[in-house]
Amino acid sequence: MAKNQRIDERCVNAIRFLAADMIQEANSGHPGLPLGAAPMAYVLWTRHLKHNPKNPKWFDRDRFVLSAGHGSAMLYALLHLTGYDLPLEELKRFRQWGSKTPGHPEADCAPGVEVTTGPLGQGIGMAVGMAMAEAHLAAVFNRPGHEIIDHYTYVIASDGDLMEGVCAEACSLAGHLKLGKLIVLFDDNRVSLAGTTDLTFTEDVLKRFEAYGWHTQRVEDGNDIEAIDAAIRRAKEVEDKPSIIAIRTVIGYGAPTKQGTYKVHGAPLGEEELQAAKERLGWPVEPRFYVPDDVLEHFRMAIERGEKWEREWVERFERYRTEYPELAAELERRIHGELPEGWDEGLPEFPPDEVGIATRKASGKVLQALGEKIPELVGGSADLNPSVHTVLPGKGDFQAPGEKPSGVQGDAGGPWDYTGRNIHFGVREHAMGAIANGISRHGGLIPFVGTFLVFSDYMRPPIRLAAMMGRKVIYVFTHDSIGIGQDGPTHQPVEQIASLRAVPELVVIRPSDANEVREAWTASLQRKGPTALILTRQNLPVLDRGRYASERELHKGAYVLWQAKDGTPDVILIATGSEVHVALKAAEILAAEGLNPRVVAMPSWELFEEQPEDYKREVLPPEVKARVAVEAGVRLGWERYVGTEGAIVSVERFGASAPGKEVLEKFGFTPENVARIARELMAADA
Ligand SMILES: Cc1ncc(C[n+]2csc(CCOP(=O)(O)OP(=O)(O)O)c2C)c(N)n1
Repeated sequence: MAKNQRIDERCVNAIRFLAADMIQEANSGHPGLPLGAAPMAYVLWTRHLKHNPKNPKWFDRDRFVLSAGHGSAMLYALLHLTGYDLPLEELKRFRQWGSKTPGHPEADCAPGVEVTTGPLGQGIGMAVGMAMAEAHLAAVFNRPGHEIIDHYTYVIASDGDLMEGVCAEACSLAGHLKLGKLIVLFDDNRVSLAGTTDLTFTEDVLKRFEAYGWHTQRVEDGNDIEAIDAAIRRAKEVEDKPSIIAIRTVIGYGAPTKQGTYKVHGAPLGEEELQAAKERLGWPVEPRFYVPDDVLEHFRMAIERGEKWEREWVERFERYRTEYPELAAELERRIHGELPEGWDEGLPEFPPDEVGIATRKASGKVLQALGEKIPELVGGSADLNPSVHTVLPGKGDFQAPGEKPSGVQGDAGGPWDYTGRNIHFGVREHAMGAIANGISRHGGLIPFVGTFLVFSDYMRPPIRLAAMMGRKVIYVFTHDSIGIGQDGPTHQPVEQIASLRAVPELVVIRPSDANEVREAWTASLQRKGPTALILTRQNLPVLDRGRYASERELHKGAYVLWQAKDGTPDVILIATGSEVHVALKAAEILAAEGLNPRVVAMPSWELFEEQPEDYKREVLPPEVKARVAVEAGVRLGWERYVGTEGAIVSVERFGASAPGKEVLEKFGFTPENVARIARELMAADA
């Protein structure tokens, strides 16, 4: 026993000082967390975490999320020590250009890093999504005696994570959903970046989580490995509640003058303090990056264990395949991220119609059709289903299994358990975004999430992470302009489309009619990364595609929708979404005057930018300088397409509360006004 304790302690110190050495070598990083939280990380990674370092993608592995991403050095130390393909050389290049050990963990950059973390609170939000994905896939695929999907989601979270609002949103939902396989270790060190938590964070965290419906435990001594081990074991036994274990630690443990202070949170210890810390904890001062053989051997048992776990799982999976060949094939398809055969066939076609249909409604119809064909499509909205049309009718409500409450309203119909594909996020946009990232990163599912475009601002941090991680998350953003009318400026998005376009790797699509909506959905599903669909509240005519160009041109981002005559146009009207119809009418006015206007529908800047130069020039011939962009949002960025001599019909102030049609008119979104501006441009050009 005593001998065992010795090796445990040495392993913990190896984590601590690998991390501290990395940070010292880089002269940059956050040693406080690794020094304090190394014991909990050690216990979790060597006694509980079901993983195979030789196959970080093994599907039934436990998921580990270091929500406090600033503690990245600790994660890299764990990955290296347990035998992932992350050599010591990479640890020595912590935070350097091109290394696999960036400042904060980046998904897949080092093998075994599940998600990108660093913005506090995102990790725990994503972990809730991962646990939801596990619960759903287990409910769908497991059969009696065949627990094919059966893994935990573990999180190490810090004060900062738990202070963030997104954590409250996500953990409230996790409690409601009774996600028993979600286990959070809270590094309860009472110190954050700028001081102690007496300045800011004195609530009873465990009482709060208890109120959310979580199982809570406290470990008084963060160095007590056996106590932490016992607490994790108990947490695993609680199957009907997520668990949080508050583990009292000392930030920067071992650093003689800095431990317990905010000064050790985010700056290297310094040579002297690092040396003193090593001496104090009985660790050799030299060499740096020291890993004793017996310590490495102890950690590397993870490889054999992991290979055995996976081998046994493969055997179980083969038995499952024999008994349930179709389910097995289906799960494999989903794991590989392949869409089912014929997924895009037989989707709704909308006949030409002057009265038309709101693009949000058309989106609902397309989504329903896709939902029939793509069983991995799961999602919902932030309490806005009747408005944003994100329901999959009859596909069940994702809820903890149990009696469906009598008199429940707003359910989607179908089962009321973890097989449900309709996720009710509640009014929790931020968590919705983070959860979608977690679901997507877990694998096997494609999440869609909806809210009003104006509230996309509430989910910017996870949108940014989805883009950074290249995750297929589909955002359904409706009520897309001042055209919504009477709800007024608070609900009328003005700057949101421009700000979403500013996010690298995010594709924004604003379709102009119902048939373009269908194409926008298929484009989203074919992409690897995230897509934001921007949809109207108000009806839009369904264009007669016999008269205008095909909606399939949407995939090119922009296309010539209509032109009065052959040859070089006199003026180009470029529009998106609802404004395409204004531009078409303006073009008709100009055509009646004998002019040759061209209307370019430009549903997606990003897709257009991916096109060959020749195509771009064909759509927007450089010699035509008379160009008018029409979009009911801020003008920011449209200069790119209209040039210095063009004009932009835009909204440069917050909107106004009045009937939508009137608001649009007052802001100049009328065919007459657009035609007038076009005429002026042509006159100036002549
Ligand atoms: C959303 C967000 N806000 C601010 C920061 C900057 N930041 C990094 S760590 C931290 C707080 C550190 O306190 P804690 O979470 O308790 O971590 P510890 O000091 O214990 O390592 C802050 C404010 C961040 N990473 N993310």
